[in-house]
Amino acid sequence: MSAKGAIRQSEEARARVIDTATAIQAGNRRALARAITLIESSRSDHREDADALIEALLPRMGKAIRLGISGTPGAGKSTFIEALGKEVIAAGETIAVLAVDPSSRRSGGSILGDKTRMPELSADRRAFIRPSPAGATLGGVARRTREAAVVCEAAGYDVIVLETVGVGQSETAVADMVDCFLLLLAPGAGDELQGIKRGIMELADLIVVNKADGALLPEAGRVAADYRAALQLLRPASSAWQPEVTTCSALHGHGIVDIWQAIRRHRVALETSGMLETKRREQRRSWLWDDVHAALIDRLRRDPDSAAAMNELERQVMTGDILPSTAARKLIDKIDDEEADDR
Ligand SMILES: Nc1nc2c(ncn2[C@@H]2O[C@H](COP(=O)(O)OP(=O)(O)OP(=O)(O)O)[C@@H](O)[C@H]2O)c(=O)[nH]1
Ligand SMILES: [Mg+2]
Repeated sequence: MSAKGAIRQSEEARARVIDTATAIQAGNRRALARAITLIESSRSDHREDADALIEALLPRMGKAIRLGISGTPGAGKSTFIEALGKEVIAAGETIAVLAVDPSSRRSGGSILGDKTRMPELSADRRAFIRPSPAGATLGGVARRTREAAVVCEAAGYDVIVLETVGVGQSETAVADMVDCFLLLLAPGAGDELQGIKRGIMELADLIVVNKADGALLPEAGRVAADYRAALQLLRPASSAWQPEVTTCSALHGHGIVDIWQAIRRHRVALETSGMLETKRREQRRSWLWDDVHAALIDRLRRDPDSAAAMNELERQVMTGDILPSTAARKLIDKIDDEEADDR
C-alpha cells in the first residue's frame, strides 16, 4: 500500500472509532456489543482499533459503581444478579453485567444459560448482559473484562457488575478491578466456612449467604453467624468500611433491597473517606501491569519460534526438568532476540 493509502486508511479507522464512541455514548446497545466483540478479538488490527476506542471513551469513565460478585458454582449468582438488577432498575438506575467466568466454557452454554437465568434483566433495556467471551484464557480475561467494563461505564451504566465463579485466581483479578467485592455463598455446602480461602474472605466487602428460604433458612443463619465470627478475627482492609454479612433469598427476592442499600452505603463510605480515589488509583495501576503482562505474552506468542519455546519450556517446567525461574529468564531472552532480529 502507498504511504498515501496508509494515511487514508488510518483516517478511516479514526473516523470509525469516533463514530462508534459517539454511538456508545448515545446509548446504542448494538454499538456497545460490537465494541466488546472488538475488544475480545485477538487480531492485531482489531487491537489497534480497540485501543483507540478505549482512549476515546476514557474521559467518560469514573462515575459507575464497579461491583464484583463472586461465588461457587450453583451458589445462585445468576439468580441473585437478576434480583439485584431489578432492585437497581427500580431505583431508577441502570446495570451492566459482565461475566468473567473462565470456566463457563466448560458448559459451553453460558449465553443461553445466563439469559434464561436472568429472563427479566435480559429483556430490559435498562440492563445490559454480556456473557463470557468464548475461548478466553484466564490471563486474557482480566484484560478484556476491564476494557469491556470501561466501555459499559462510558455507555452510562450506573452499576457495572463483574461476575466470576469462585475458582481462586479469578477473584483476585476481579477484586483489582472493582470498588466493592461481594462474596455470594449458599448453605448446605456442608463444610465449615465452605472452604473459602481466607485470602478471598479478606477481599470481601459484603458476604451474602443466599438461599435463606424454606428448609435451608436455619442453616443459612448459622453459616452467616460463622462468617460474622470469622470476620471478627480478620483485620478490616480499611478503616472506612467494616465488611458486613447478610442473608437473602435471591429466588424469592428477600433481603435484596438491604443488600442494594449496603452497596450504596459502602459507596458513600468510600467517597467520604477518600478511599474511592485510592482504589481507583490502584485499579489503574493493576490495569497497567495486567496489560504489560498480556502484551509480553502476546509478543512471545506472535513469534513462531518463541511460541514453540514457550510450549517446550512449559512442558519441561511441569516435568521438573527445568526451574520455573530459569525457564522464565529464557523466555524473556527470546524477546531480546526478537528485537535484535527486528533491527
Ligand atoms: N432455594 C433457593 N434456591 C436458589 C436461590 N437462588 C438460586 N437458587 C437455585 O440454585 C440453583 C443455581 O442457581 P444459579 O443462579 O444458576 O447459580 P449460579 O451461581 O449462577 O450457578 P453457575 O452459573 O452454574 O455457577 C438454581 O436451581 C436456582 O434456582 C435461592 O435464593 N433459594
Ligand atoms: Mg450462573
